[in-house]
Amino acid sequence: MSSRISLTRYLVEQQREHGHIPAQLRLLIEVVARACKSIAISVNKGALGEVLGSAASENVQGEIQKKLDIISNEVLIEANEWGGHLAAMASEEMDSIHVVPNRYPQGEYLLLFDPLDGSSNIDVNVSIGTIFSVLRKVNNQRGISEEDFLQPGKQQAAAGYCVYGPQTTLVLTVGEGVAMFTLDRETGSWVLTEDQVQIPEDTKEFAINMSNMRHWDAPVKRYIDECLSGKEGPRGKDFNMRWVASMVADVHRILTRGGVFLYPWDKRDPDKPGKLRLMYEANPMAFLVEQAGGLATNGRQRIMDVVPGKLHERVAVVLGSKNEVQRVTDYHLASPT
Ligand code: AHM
Ligand code: MG
Repeated sequence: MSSRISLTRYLVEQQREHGHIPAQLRLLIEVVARACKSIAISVNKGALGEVLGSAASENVQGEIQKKLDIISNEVLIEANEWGGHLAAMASEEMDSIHVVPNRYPQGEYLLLFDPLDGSSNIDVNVSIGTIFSVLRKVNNQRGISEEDFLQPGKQQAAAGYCVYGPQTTLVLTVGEGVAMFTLDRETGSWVLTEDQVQIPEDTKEFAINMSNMRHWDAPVKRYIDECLSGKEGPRGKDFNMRWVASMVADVHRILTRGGVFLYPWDKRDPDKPGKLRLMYEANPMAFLVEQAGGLATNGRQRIMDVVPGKLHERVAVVLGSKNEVQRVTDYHLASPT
C-alpha cells in the first residue's frame, strides 16, 4: 500500500520538483476533486437518490436542464467559493459568472466548468463526467467581469475532467503531462493509476455522430468516407467507430488507447461554429490532449489559440491522435472556406 500515490502527494511532489503549482492552485485542484467525489456519489445513487430526470428549467443555451446538471453545479459552486483560491467561476449551467462573495477572501484563479457533461446519458446509466478549466486572473486593477475570462486556452493553468463510469477517474494536467487518478471508494482517496499518459500518434478508431453526415462540410465528409472505405480505400486499413455521446467518455477512450474525435461545424445550424463550448469543454480537453502528445484543432486552427469573444462561445472540435487530427486539418486547409 505504501507505493500508492494519492492526489495530494502527487500535487505536493509536483510542487517540490517543478515549483509550478502555487498553494492556491493546489487547493483549487483538491477542492474540485472533492466536489467530483460528491457528484460521483449522487450519480451513483441514481433513481434511489431521486436525482434522475429533468428539472423544470433551461440553461443559457436553451437546453433543458437535468436535475443532476443543477445538483452538480451547486456542489462545485459551494465547494469552491469560500477557500480563498478563486476570484470567480463560470459554468455551462449559469448565464453569467459567479463572483466569489465579499464575505470570503478573493483568490488569483478563475474556474470554468461543465458540471455534468453528457446529460443525455444520465438517465440511461451511461458514463458522464465533469470538465474543468483553470485560468489566472490577469487583471488586478478592478473587480471581476466576464471579460477576465476571455483568455485563449493556451493560458490555462490547469485542466481536467472526472468520468463517472464503471470506475470514477480524475484526469488532470497542470502543464507537465497528464495523470489519471482512480477513486478508491473504500478509502475515499484518489489514487494515481497512470502518469505521463501518451496518445498513440496513429489510430484506426474514429468518433463522430454519423447521423449528422448529410449536414457535414466537404473536408469532414472526405475524411470519414476514406475511413469507411477501409482496406480497399485510400487509407489501406479498416477503421472502427465509437460514439458515446459523452465527450468525457470519448476523450477518456482516446487518452487511453488513441483515436480521433470530431464534433464539426454542420449545416443544421450554420451560424454556430459547432455544438461544443470553447471555454469549458473544448479548451480543457485540448490542453489534456496536447499534453498527452495529441492535437486539437477546430479544423483550421489550434483550439487553444482561439481567442474567445464570449463566455458561452461554441467551437468545432477535432482532437486526438496526432496524425489523424493533422490529416483532418489538412483537408480543411486545402478546401476553400
Ligand atoms: P452537454 O454538455 O449538454 O451534455 O452536451 C455535450 C455533449 C458531449 O458530451 C457530446 O460529445 C455531445 O454533446 C453529443 O452530442 P450529440 O447528442 O449531438 O451526439
Ligand atoms: Mg457538456
